[in-house]
Amino acid sequence: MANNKQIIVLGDIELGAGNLTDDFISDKALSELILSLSQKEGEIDLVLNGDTFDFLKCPSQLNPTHYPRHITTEISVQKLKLIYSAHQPIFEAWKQFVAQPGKKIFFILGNHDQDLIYPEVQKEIERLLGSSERVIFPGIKYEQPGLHVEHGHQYDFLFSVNFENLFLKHKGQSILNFPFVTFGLISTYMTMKEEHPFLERIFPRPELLTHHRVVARQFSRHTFGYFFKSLIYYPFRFYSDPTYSFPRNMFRELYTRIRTFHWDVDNITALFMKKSPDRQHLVVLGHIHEKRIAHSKNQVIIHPGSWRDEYDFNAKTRELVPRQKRYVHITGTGDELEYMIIDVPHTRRILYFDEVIKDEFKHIAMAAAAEGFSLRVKV
Ligand SMILES: [Mn+2]
Repeated sequence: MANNKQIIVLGDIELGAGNLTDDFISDKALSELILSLSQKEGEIDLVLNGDTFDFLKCPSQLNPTHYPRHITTEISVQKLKLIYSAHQPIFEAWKQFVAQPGKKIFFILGNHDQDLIYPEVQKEIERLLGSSERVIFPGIKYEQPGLHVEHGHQYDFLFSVNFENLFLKHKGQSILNFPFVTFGLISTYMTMKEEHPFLERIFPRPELLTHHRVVARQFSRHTFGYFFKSLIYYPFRFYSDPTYSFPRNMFRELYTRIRTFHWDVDNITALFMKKSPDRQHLVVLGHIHEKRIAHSKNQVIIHPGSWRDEYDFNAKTRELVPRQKRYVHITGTGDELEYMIIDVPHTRRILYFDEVIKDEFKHIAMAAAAEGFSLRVKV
């Protein structure tokens, strides 16, 4: 019998708390897409390829925002509740989707939603979506004959997670063991992001920093500061806190990256090709927030890009061009696998860099309004 199952892959949605560190505003477009899929005939696997939730930049409380680095189960569940209240249309659409027979959702782990490994977080998501059989947490990858779907942060030097040691002990409690840089981001950059909420939406990042010297200086001061304190101060000041232990084996690489300003994600497409042992016909990765299609002999690797509110900066025209949202539609199996990359239509207009950096808050509010999203904080 022919397999008529459809597989829909999208990733890097990054739902947050609806505050200034939340870059997802496409509730309307994404929930409409999910609802339209729920009305289609037949089996559908909706594969959310990591970073579905931005737990990392999600505070544990709003007003005033608080970003703890010790993430217990309770804190992850608290964050999930904030995410839910900020993005209910998405959860409602997922709920309607899994209410249909043959429709399943797979939540793959990314580097922004490592919290999904907590069983209590999984249970809470199942409760919110009203299903446990059709809501699946497959871990790091989703596979079918000829197909491999994975977020891809495991191939990125700075963000790969130690699956042998997923938890740390702190004051008698179990907390998430993040990569060194992730702990640094939580403690160092969240206040900076609240002051400059728009900048992280602009790509390419090196280009942005060359055109915004004030922020570039602030960024490098914070980075150097955290790095050197991690070497000579934190290990003594926070002696019994494992989240401050410095990865000595990474020293050289980290130091080089700080000096050369190299904080962009690695070329995980090439690294995946080199490292992955089996040769699936079709591979879908995320993480880089960029559309990329790479062909090798018998393999095609697709990055469909992200669902955050993002812009491409054109240094010549000073324009910020809103990025397209898209998903991968896959049918067939094994050698008969077929795929399409589908653009989701949008009506967003071009913004101007020099105006945006004059008043980032105004533009955060304007972007949200343009997509019919209401922020949970006053700007
Ligand atoms: Mn991401």
